[in-house]
Amino acid sequence: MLSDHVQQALNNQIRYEAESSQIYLSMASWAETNGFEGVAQFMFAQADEERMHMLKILHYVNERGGYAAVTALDAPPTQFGSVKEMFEQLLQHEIKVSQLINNLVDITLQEKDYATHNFLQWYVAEQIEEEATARTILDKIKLIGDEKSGFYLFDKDIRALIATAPTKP
Ligand code: OFO
Repeated sequence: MLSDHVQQALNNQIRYEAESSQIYLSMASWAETNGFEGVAQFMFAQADEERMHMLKILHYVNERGGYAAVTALDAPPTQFGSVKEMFEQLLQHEIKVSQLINNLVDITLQEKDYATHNFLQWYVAEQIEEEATARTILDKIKLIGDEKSGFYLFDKDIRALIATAPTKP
């Protein structure tokens, strides 16, 4: 059985993961309408992955005798300026999610909920992967600078990162 505190914290995380999915969906739509087909595919895959993160917690809460609440979400941004700015936002977002996961882990220790602590280790590892992927992509973008042909190749290359995307549960 989950304590009220842990259940509330997990429900908050369900919402953050759902908002992450919407943010990446919005980034995908922006990329698709700005001629970055590869980036769009990457972002659509990221959006699916965040939805899977959300569902995994939702099922966990319900399986442990709690109730996973599905709530309204904040609207994601719709304009991203450039591919570089978009990936900078993605990295900042993932850093924030890593902090949220750490806070959640902290709550499970305070509450002596070792099952949930164990469940969250998958998310701890996943955040390391997600931050690393975002940093790798930003490094590539910085190397390209403003070069148009470089962006053309980058857009093709990023598809390879979808295939090697972080592990599914
Ligand atoms: Fe759910 O890992 Fe990104 O946000």
